[in-house]
Amino acid sequence: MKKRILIIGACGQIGTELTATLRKQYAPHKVIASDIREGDADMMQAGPFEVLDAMDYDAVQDVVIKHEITDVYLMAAMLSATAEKFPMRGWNLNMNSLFNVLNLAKEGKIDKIFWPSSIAVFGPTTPKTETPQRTVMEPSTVYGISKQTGERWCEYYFNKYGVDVRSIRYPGLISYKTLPGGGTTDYAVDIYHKAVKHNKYICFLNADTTLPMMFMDDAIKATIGIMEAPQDSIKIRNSYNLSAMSFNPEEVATSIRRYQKDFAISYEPDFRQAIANSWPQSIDDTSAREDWGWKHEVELDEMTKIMLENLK
Ligand code: AKB
Repeated sequence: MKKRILIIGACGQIGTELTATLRKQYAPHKVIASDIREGDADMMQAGPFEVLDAMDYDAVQDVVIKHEITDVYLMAAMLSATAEKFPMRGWNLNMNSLFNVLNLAKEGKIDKIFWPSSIAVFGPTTPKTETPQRTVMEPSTVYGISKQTGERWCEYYFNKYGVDVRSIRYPGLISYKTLPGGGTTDYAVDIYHKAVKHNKYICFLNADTTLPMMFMDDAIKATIGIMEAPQDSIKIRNSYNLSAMSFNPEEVATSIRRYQKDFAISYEPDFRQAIANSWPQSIDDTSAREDWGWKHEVELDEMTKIMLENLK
């Protein structure tokens, strides 16, 4: 098989684990990692790496041609909290990087694209629980607006030019291997780090802020799963709802107390509370389950056990 994969944004929270998994699955030399700057020693030694600005069309094209790339995973993005601080930078990165790979595919230089969307495409007027695949979408954050716009463009490029682009709406992602950067769901990673280090945590969201979440192993399985699914099984070309579990900070604290009885949590909500309030609490992902066989494995208590054991 002539598959050669390029991961753009390989040093980020998802990119790091995705790169490692794909390199295990395919030969390491068939998986080209890239990011705006060099990665850590593990990343640099495990296979080919290119320093690449996702917003530079010519540079992306050069790497695609040099390595005879067939599949691109575009993981470079500015997340919700950072994009509220730098709206134009967030918009430019999230949109221009997408256009670059969509246009390369339109020109026949790439066969297949994975592009991540997010629960941030939903907004305050969206039904909060079991949010359907198709529903009111009026995102109120820069990040959400960029992701919703991106979804429309993905569908447009598929319908108009036959570009094989596949996408999922990630919930908050939790991993012990990599840190998130600039998201609203980041507390759900930070809380485990602080639990192990200090046995206490000050949370930037309120106790009862329920959000959709997922353990990273499940997210990686979904990402590779949708890319490897037969083309005709992908019936939605904007982005698939994807769900595993939903919880709030108090429920994570309770879960941590199963292992650390006197773990303490307090709450000092900041600007991220408003972002979280605009997002759904739970997601209906029936279409992903039916169309390409998505199934999550890890629930909150099992995830807590894995996080604490590995961080210790
Ligand atoms: C964020 O919090 O911005 C991200 C997301 C839900 O897409 N984790």
